[in-house]
Amino acid sequence: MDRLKEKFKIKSAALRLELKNIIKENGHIKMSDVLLKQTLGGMRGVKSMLYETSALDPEEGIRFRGYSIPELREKLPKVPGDKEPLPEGLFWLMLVDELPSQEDVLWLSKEWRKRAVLPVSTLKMLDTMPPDTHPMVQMSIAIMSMHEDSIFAKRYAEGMSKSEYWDATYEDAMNLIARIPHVAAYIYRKAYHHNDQLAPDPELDWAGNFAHMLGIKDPEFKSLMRLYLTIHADHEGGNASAHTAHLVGSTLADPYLAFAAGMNSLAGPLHGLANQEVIKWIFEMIDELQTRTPTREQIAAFVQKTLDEGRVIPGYGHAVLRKPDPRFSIQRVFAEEYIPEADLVQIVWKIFEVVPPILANLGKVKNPWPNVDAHSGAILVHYGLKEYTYYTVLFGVSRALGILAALCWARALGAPLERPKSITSTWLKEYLKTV
Ligand code: CMX
Repeated sequence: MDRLKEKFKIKSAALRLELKNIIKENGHIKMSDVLLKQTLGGMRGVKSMLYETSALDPEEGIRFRGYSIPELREKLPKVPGDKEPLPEGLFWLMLVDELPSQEDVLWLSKEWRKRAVLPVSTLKMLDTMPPDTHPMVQMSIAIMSMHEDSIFAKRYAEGMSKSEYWDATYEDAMNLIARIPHVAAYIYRKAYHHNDQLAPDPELDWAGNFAHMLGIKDPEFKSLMRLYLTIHADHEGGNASAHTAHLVGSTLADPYLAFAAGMNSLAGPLHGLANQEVIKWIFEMIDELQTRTPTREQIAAFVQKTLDEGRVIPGYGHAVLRKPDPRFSIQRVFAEEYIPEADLVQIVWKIFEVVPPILANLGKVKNPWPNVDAHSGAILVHYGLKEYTYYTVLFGVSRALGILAALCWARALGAPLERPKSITSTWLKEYLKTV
């Protein structure tokens, strides 16, 4: 058994036992009341699932196993000479709740390289898709197509015991994470570079190799990908993509099916697709104003026009956060350190000054601050990744780390089939007569 799996086995078995006792002794304890406005309002704040890998505080933002994003940037192992964390380290931390050593992440990079072979049938299938198929659709279908290789599905069909679910899920998770940058790079090179595919570099780490396979040569882009793929990985369990994958996973659908479902959820404009919407909206603004150095007044007028058209301002607002998203702030730090003069970056910073007071003045927006998607596009364009319909795929590659680490935990802890209660409006009206 490999070193990470061994650790996971010990830790998850201990927590499973602990939780069994917690439920036995405290199962009757009430944790919260659900208000009518929560049931009708997208279940905001309803505590309804166990999710180990990260936790979100409305004021402070995300913490992965207790570590904030700036702490991760400082403490996770790095490629010698680079300032950015290795996503391998974050996966290790999420899975076994321990910061890994440099040797641990080197082992994990190597392990993922070994497992990164794509089925030829998946590549052939991608080749037959209409070239203008949205990259997220291509990614979702490609992941689904690899389900043929699922160790979980195979062993389940052979009659696997419940006690083995975690083991088969771990194997699928590791294979899928290893493969996903290769699938994503293939889609990118096929869609935007005449299918001129680049061979992986066996010397590189998971994110560095992804940057290499995309074909962007600037070494800073490798650093960017290490940071990007770390900070987008997880945002506790209730966000739409993680929750979708958790729900589908709770049916014992194999990890390929569960992760693809999560990707379909990420592809919605109120969630992950917002990263493409932000840069598209900025380009619309530049086109309309005919300048790449708009004034604050010009930006304010364009924001107002967008709102008057009944649209949302992409990259702003959040269902949980009530402060600027630390994932936005760390991208800002990156841009300040590496590319402070980039014109799109300057626009993003001006938008940050202009939008919050306008949204706050509407009186209904609970969080007027930028989220993770407000900054990424401006940095990607600077390094030459201009094809914004691809941006959500980058988010998805990163999300594999969180979703699949969480699925390992769900299977190890014996998470049951998820099945909340729905109500009809007739039931609701009748109920209101009784209270
Ligand atoms: N621009 C304009 N209006 C906004 C807004 C924004 N950025 N954010 C919220 N609102 C509006 C809502 O549409 C809602 O209006 P109605 O009452 O007319 O329906 C009202 O303010 C209240 O919404 P809320 O409670 O503040 O926000 P929700 O929890 O319902 O929604 C989110 C959260 C993210 C969907 C919303 O803020 C939004 O649409 N933002 C823009 C899209 C975006 O950036 N999404 C990415 C989020 C991060 C991620 O998951 O990747």
